[in-house]
Amino acid sequence: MNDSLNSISSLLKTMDSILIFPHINMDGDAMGSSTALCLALRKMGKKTFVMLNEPIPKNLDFLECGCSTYDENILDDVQLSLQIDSCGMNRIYGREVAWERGRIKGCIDHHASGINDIKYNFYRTEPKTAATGEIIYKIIKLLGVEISLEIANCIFAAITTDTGNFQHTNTTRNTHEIVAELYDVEGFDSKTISALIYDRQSKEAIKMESDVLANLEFYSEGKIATGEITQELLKKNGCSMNESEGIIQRIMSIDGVEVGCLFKEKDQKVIMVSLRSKHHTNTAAVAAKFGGGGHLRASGCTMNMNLQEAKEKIIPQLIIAVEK
Ligand SMILES: [Mn+2]
Repeated sequence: MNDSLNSISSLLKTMDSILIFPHINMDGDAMGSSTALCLALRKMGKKTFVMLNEPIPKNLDFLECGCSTYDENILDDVQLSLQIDSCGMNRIYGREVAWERGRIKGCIDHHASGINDIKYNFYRTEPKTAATGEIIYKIIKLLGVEISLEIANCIFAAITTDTGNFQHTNTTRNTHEIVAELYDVEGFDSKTISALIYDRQSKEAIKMESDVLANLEFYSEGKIATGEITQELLKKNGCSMNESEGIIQRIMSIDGVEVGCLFKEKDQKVIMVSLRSKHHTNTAAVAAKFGGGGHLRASGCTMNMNLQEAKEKIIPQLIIAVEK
């Protein structure tokens, strides 16, 4: 059962050494929420780090704030291992050893899938909340820590990215109220943070995006659009996969598209699939068929096969889901 924010913040007050785990293929919410909480806990005098095993995407580099580490032995003793915006073992892939060091295990997330993978000592998942950043903001308030400019920037980054810059249907009054409060923090300027996140794409990434868009495939009379990023395409454009952020939003901006699907070829045998929907299609249910998960309107899965096989498996399922 979900623990209350009050009981979680009370517990956090008693913890002295904490490792924080954002989900793999980190995004603005995972990194922003993790760093915001790390900064708040450090202000309380706690030894806290954000445990990573992959580089931070360039447009999110300002969310590092001296918090992250790649050294699983950085703390002599780990009282608490805490997943943030992340739930289940497959979301912390590659960091299992560090995760197991925590004597207590917790999870704060707005994804519900994966909650039964791990025997958490406490957890809170709020599937209706737009961003984990909203939950973390409330916890920081309950901890009694003042929201610094760095924390405000992290919370704003978390919320703007997970709401598609306040365009997704998950955006609520609560979302805007929390962001409104951030303006009370001295020096806070949302435009500065938006520009850091959205206006620093490389020429190469823009060219790659245009290649992907030029080769979209459409199914179900244009209700489904699929794009693909192969290793060959990355090589041709001189890009890395983490520069593909934003392409799925471009696909979703097409008139008439209900479901967007982006195939990312990690290698010949591993395809990462991102799914989005606009109105009625449950993409989480489709992702779950292939061991993935997420939200109704935004989900993903990893398929251990080549690109052609992945397409042959998932596209028919999308066609069924979109016609429901
Ligand atoms: Mn999130």
